Amino acid sequence: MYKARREKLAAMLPENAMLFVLSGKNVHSVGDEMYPFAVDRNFYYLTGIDRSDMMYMLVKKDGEVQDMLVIERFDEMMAKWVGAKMLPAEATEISGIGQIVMDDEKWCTIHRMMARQFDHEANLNVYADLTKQDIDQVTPAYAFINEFTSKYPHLTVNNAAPMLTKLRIIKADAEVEKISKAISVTNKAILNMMDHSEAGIGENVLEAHFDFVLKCNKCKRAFPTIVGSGKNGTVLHYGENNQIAEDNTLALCDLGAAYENYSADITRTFPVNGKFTERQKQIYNIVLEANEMIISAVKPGLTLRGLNNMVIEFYEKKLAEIGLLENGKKVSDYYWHGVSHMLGLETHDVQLSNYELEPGNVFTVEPGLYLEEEGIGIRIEDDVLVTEDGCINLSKEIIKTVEDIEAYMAK
Ligand SMILES: [Mn+2]
Repeated sequence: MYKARREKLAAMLPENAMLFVLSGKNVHSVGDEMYPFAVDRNFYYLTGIDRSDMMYMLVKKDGEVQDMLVIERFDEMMAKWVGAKMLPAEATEISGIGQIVMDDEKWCTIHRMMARQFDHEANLNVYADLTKQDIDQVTPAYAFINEFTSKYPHLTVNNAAPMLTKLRIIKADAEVEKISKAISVTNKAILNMMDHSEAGIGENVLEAHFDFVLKCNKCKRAFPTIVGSGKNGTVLHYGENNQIAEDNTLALCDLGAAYENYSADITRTFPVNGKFTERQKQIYNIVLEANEMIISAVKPGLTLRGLNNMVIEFYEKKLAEIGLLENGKKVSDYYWHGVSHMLGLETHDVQLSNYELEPGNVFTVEPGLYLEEEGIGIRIEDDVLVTEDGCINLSKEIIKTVEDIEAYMAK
């Protein structure tokens, strides 16, 4: 699988090319402690290896492709303290890359290729994954490329990220299976939250019931969990989760398990005491109708922006009917985010601008309505897979109708 991905990427590269993709670094938090390591998703996609301080290198010359993996040298003392670094044989077994280069020899190896294979030529096409979130961010890839261009200032460097995005935006069956596995653990965890929910429960306690099931199923959480009760549910990225969920409020729970680095991203909103009020039910059913309308509309050729416009149009009609658009109020006063984002190795997965949906895309459908003054925040989020003529709702097992939620919570 990883080899096939690398071959596809190699085919997209021009002749006379070198490509570098780094796995990322462990980062200190306080003192000598480290943040949990998050592997670079493009590196993982190409190698299947979830380790820091590695680099994938590919050379394409006269139609021939050669690739190698740079890893850290085994250190006996380090192994005694924090466990062994990955040994060359293990790295080869996981990735299928036969040629392993020790980190302290990488510049020699690169220079040999530059000199012998490319005669130091100036029109060599150098590629690296130069994705970054902030203007000043120096990712390990930037640090490496800075060093590279200081050694070879006559070369220019191209960003490989758009090519990798084109590959990653279409999910293979094996990837859909991993996302589905993450969704099924998320389902169990949401039911566990409902099992324990009651008026007066702490948002943190609800979150703990979610975490417990993830841990029992050897899953990590895909992203920081949101459990917002009442008015807190109207704050899109509320993450404190430290208030008491009062009687007659809804708990908006936006959460997901990750399985082998593939994310689920689900939102369910349920009444903490198990019973919706009439007003909550009215608003909830509008959001649910929007959710189901979008899921049945999805098909190849549409855009995520187009889907969101459908939600806005639908709300314009529905919110007017119940009087929410009087006194100059607009739909954007109650709904101001997009209905979808791609899902995969990242929760907000790679995306291309003006992209028209194709079979194999996986993305979220997550309309919401947020009535801050009434303390009602509702979002219903499912994960769908685009097929030839529509989509499959991968999270259809997770209950979401008023009737199903009330019946389950009454038990
Ligand atoms: Mn989402």
